[in-house]
Amino acid sequence: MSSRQDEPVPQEPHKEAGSPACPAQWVGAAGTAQDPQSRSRHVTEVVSTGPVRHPRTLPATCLGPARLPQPVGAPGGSQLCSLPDPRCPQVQRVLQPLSLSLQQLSRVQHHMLAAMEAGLRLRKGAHTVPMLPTYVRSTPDGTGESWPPAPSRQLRWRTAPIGSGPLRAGGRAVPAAAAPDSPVLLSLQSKLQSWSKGYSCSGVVGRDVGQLLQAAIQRQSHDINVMVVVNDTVATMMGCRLGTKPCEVGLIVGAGTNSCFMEEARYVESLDDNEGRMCVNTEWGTFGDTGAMADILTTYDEHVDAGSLNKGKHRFEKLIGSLYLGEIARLLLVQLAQDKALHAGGTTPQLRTQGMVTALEGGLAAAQCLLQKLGLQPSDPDCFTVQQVCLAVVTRAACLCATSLAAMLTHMRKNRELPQLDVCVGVDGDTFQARRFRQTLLEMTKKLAPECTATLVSAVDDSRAQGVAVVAAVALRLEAQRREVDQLLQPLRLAPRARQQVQALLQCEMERGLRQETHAQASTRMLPTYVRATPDGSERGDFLALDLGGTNFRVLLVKLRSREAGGICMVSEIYSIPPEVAQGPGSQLFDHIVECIVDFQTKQGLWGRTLPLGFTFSFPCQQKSLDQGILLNWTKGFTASGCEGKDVVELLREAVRRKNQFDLDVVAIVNDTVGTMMSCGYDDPNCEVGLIVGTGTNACYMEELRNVEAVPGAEGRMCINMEWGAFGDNGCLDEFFTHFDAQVDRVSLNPGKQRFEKLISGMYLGEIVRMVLVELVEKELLFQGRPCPALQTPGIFPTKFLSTIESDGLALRQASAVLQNLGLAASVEDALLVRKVCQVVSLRAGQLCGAALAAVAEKIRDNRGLAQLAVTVGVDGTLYKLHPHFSQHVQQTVKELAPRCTVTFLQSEDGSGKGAALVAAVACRIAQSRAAPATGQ
Ligand code: 0WK
Ligand code: BGC
Repeated sequence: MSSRQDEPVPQEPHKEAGSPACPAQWVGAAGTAQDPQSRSRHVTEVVSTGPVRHPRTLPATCLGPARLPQPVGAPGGSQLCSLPDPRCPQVQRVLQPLSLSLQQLSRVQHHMLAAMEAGLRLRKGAHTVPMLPTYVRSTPDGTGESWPPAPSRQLRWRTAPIGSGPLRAGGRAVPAAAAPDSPVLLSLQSKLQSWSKGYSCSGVVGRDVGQLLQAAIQRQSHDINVMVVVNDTVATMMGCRLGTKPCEVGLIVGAGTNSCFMEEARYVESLDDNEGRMCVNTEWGTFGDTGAMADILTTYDEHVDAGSLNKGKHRFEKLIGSLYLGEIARLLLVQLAQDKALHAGGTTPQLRTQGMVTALEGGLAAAQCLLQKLGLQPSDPDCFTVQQVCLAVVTRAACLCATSLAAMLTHMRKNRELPQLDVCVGVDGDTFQARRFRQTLLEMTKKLAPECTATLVSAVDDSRAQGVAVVAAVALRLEAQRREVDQLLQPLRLAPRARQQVQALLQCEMERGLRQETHAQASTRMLPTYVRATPDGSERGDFLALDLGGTNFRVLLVKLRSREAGGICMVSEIYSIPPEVAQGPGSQLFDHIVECIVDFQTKQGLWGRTLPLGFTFSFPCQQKSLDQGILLNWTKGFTASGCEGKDVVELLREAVRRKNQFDLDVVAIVNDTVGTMMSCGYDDPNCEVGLIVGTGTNACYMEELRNVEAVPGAEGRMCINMEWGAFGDNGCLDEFFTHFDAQVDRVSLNPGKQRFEKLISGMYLGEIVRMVLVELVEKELLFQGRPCPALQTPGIFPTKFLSTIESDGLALRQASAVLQNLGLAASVEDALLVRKVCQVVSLRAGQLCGAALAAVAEKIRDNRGLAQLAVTVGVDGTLYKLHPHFSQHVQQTVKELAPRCTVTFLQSEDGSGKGAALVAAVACRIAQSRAAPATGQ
């Protein structure tokens, strides 16, 4: 739009009102009361309720008080909405009902606001306005919808007065778009709700006007496809902009009046998908149809309504639309004539004829012409009176229009939770072109909505055509983008068949892991834990516990008492494991652990007591007994040297010895899944599965010992640590890895390892999302392809961002805030797209986790030969606990893939430290029971 805006706005000559020589500004139905110089409206006129920012804003002097209406004796405090006081009291009395006080205007504003909110909430019975969703979800973002469009996008349009022949577009099939300024319902299927403004064609109300137009085009065998149907307010909003700033409000003040604005979709209750924004066509012309304006309607208004084609309908429009203003003025003149305040009381058939006053334009001279047209002999005072009448009608119309504009702006500011709202409003319609109307509208809107700055951008001739073309272009762009995005995200979607496949593959890997001869090839190592039973509540004593491997390292003191004596009480301390310790020499890591224990013992006054200790060590360990665990390989960013292949219990004992200050009695080492299962098992004996979805992911469950070929014996059960994080490391899952996953794996500390974990757990989901966003930017589907160096930084998009962005309620705001903090200015669409990517990635993770858990549940059911299994899964991990939807995804998938298992999910409140203490307690109880007979007791 750049070229047009450099043209200077023609300044209105500044003359004093009232002097016969000074033609005051009038408004007209058909014609626009314009300064003749501006007949063709190619120059965008911009005025604002805010501080003068735009060179095109009319010079302040124009807005000077001199031109404002002076107060006259209206009821109810300060009068705002009337003309310089007429010298003749009769004129004053007749015009009195048209002057509205600020209180009255605020009341109308308040009612309009309530009607808009009721319309959005589909509330019946209350004063409402329709608030129709238009399915226009975005304003032009300057990509491809710029104006003038690139030559390849040239549009051709013709305006034709209704009834003068069909639209023709040079025979070439182009997408057609129509902008009937009639109240339509849904934009792409546009059922006509009712006619207004003198239209009343039969067989159209309730029908889809897009289809009717398409049918008409086909009848004339033109190759044109109707693509979108938008309301004229929408076309105006989309066709106007200020520099690069699009308008977010469309306002029509012409024959009729109406508006639209970009609403937060979550407030439009008729919408299913309430993401982002949606342009809402208010159809505010119908305001007052249920009596909301009864206190301000005058007898003249009732008269106009009674004489209209749609009596009782569009009451608000009939106070503002230029189609009706002339009639109101005529009725006022009739009244004045009857009151002998005009033409010495003489009336004429013309004056008494409806519709005779159509254009209220020009100054006193025009008033003279009008009076002559009405068969009256105009005198100067009569001309002055006519001028006053017209100004009164126009000023009231402007004030009422301001109440509804202020109501809408206030509504937008509130819904966007902004202290100040600053929007551009695309305006079209002949009434708006009148300076008096524009000035009063601006002043009054500012007064009624002081926290809102509205910059009114007056449409130019082709704005609506531009607007409807832009809607078509935006719809095309969004559609094309949607298809491209869906294509890009498709590989991250898991079809039901794929979910079943993952379940079956894991069941197969579990079998292979349990059997000696196939164990080495299996990717899930199915490690025996030597935990043979879940707690039975008889555990007692004080225990130390360590919990290493999750987000935090914790040292705990766990006191196990009878339920009567208070059951379990715990104190714990969180210590950090700095990356340089997690990735340094192993001895340093274990020395650090010992330092933490020392600090804890000191704080808890435990010196001199050697308590049995349970060590939750959340890494794959081959165990030969409860208190021995050979670390197979580090995961989750740990790489401490000299540990893999070692017994970590021994490494700990060595560190204690190095410290040489105290003794440590490590009686058990458990995986966090086992600790979690035991911890939850203490409250729910049915808990036989432990699940962790946090930094890493894994599961354990009570397997029949007969199936655990690595451990002698066939009686009873043993808890198996599946180490399912490594599922697929043997390639069995390759078909489910996308190139995004391959990129994440490639840059990880352990490429080719923990492949399943890298599809699911908290350490990696953010990275997968980041990779997808980078590709979307490269494909110009996000941030309009603007380079985003921030997104190139590994770890810059942690998984907790997914939880924030996917949280219900203020999601988009959250998404924009997250992107903002990354220095990424996001449009509503960008925020929507980032949210969609997060949803797709977390859904896949939840479904994969659910498919794996379904495999475990089915294994247990099968083991026990049960038709139906009821089992509890003890769960822990920040992703499962904090992500707003992850747990549901898991549970829904388990239900889908293991219908014969009733699986209860029990979130562990105390972490696996408690579980480790319980395992230690069971170990001690077993050791004591074994020791007891030896003493011949
Ligand atoms: C809390 C448990 C701990 C486990 C962790 C996993 O007490 O043993 O490792 O959950 O969740 P993360 O902290 O990795 O999110
Ligand atoms: C480890 C498991 C642990 C899981 C959850 C994985 O990386 O290999 O031992 O249970 O993370 O913390």
